Amino acid sequence: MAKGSTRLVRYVVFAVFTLTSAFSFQALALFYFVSNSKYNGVTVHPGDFKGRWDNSQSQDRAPTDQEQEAPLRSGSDSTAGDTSGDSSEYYPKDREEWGVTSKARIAEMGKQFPLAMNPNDPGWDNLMSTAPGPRMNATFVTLARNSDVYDIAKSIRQVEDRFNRRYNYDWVFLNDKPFDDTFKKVTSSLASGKTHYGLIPKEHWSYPEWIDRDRAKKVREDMKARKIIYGDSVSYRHMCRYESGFFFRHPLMLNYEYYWRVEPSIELFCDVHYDPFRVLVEEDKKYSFVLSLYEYGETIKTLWDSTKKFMKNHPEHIAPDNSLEFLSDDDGETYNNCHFWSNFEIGSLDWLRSKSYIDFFESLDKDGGFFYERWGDAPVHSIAAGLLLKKDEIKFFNDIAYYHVPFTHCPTGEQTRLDLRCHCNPKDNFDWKTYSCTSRYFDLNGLKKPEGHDSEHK
Ligand SMILES: Nc1nc2c(ncn2[C@@H]2O[C@H](COP(=O)(O)OP(=O)(O)O)[C@@H](O)[C@H]2O)c(=O)[nH]1
Ligand SMILES: [Mg+2]
Repeated sequence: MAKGSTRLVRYVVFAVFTLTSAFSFQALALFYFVSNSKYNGVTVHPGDFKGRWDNSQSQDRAPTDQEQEAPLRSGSDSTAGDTSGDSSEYYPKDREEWGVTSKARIAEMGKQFPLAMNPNDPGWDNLMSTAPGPRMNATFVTLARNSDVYDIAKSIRQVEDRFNRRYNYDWVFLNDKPFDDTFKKVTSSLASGKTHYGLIPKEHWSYPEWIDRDRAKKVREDMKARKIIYGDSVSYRHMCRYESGFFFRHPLMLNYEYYWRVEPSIELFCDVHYDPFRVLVEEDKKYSFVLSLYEYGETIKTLWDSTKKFMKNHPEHIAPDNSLEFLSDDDGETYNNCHFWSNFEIGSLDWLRSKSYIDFFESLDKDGGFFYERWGDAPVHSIAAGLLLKKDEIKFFNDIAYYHVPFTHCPTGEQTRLDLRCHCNPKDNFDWKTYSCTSRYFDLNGLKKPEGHDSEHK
């Protein structure tokens, strides 16, 4: 609680700060197959990864600590770190046999089991039993420390109660240290799908060789003195770099095509009647969000310079119909700090494993800002989504109600909240406040804002 309120104060301070910078900036320049009603899960084949990393755990049982701590195979390090090729190199050869989402099959099944998107749709009232219809090749994914166990327990309970008890998607847990028995017991008792526990390879959670550690240390000291949130933290920087460039390449994640990121202590306030993974597949979306806001500018001072350098070096990766307008108010000269809040994400792993995304991440990583500044994975994912994806590949889920300290997304529209049996306070909804960037997303995509948005301003 105390930790929560300290954070809240910090967020308010930085929100005010960023608002100020956003306004002064404006003044100057005017931001995932399974059959029928039974879900069998996706079989993970640990053997297929042997040549890659021996220290990853893919199992339907919890790994022993010894297994988790098995050393990296010598000679596999470079494979583990080799990110230069196209996405195919990240897949085991027999991937096709594992139920890779086939659009044609989804469409066929979709006709038999239409998604219940609205109260009048068939199946809407079926909230008590397993949802019929296909499952996507998807998983929840959580990066966590052992000490996060009861905070992630809270999140899992809510995700299960509001959605996953009817869908039983798997859950992958990743950690830079071996998960302990308590973590494994508590989380596996709560999750309705299979649970997998993975250890992060050392080279994905350490300084790359080109980083000057003294310089990085000085930056941390300076940020500490300036009371910049997480400014003095080494682990937070490794976390942000890992979420930016590596979680989707962990061996456990290679089996899946779509992910839903869940952090400790989040809340889901409304029933989720339909399968958001299937919505992404059917609508051809690659990334989705529920909250957006301005980043704390001090943590990303040169991120846009690095981005511009990437754009110049890799024009072939920039999508023709992108969302640059979401990110910049002056046609790409400067960054307006708008980003999708990445503690909630449902997205395509194939996209993150694509050459364009990997090239982008590597280019940023070489510039060192994860350590010389404090680049967050939220602006990194958002800039990538904004530039590398077509704008209609990014989705906003109004009806997934979400909280992560200190912001809430409570669906706009009273009837929607009643239909979804929401328990959030509409007054807490952040979407249409001045320091949210969600309006920009709607305007840029020519989308009609949900009914009632204008009475929720400020
Ligand atoms: N394994 C591990 N997970 C971490 C570490 N630091 C943060 N995380 C996880 O990374 C995510 C983001 O961290 P969090 O403390 O929630 O940051 P915030 O949401 O930006 O305040 C959460 O899922 C944390 O559990 C770390 O040092 N080790
Ligand atoms: Mg968090």
